[in-house]
Amino acid sequence: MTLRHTLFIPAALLALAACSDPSPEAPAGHDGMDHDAMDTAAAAPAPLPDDGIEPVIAVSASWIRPHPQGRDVTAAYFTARLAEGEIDRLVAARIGGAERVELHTHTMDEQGMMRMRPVGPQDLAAGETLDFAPGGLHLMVFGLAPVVEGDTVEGVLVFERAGEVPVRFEARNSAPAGAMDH
Ligand SMILES: [Cu+2]
Repeated sequence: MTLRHTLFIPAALLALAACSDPSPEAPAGHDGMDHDAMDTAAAAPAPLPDDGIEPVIAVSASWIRPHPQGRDVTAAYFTARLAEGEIDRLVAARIGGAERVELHTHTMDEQGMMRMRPVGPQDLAAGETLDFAPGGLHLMVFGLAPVVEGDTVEGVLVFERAGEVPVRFEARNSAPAGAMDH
């Protein structure tokens, strides 16, 4: 637990730097990001079948990390599950006031360094949860005016079948109780 947090924090700062600072001095992992995004778009999954059941999405533990000092990029998290229906798919997200929001994940490279990259749509099946949590999947939020602990921001998660699901993100420095512990 303690060890994981110790490892995670520098990786998160590095990742934020990689996302927001495309300077020549940026970590090597950044160069691949545009290509990764293009690959993801090219491999768009086939549309979900219409099983006749209207999906209902339940979102909990939605929070956004206060901006690191001097940055205009931060990460937001949530847990989603299908309250009704068989399958749906998260395709995009928006947050009020942000320039854009991307779906990202973290991967470990050969040197054991955490890197992040955009990912494509994320399927959500009945009985499963879609966990966007520190160290894994996350919403990368660009161009949002800095938030501080205690703020809330309104957003939407866009699902292929359920459509737009409103979500309120609470600005806090760690996951709320009930969130997946990574
Ligand atoms: Cu990211």
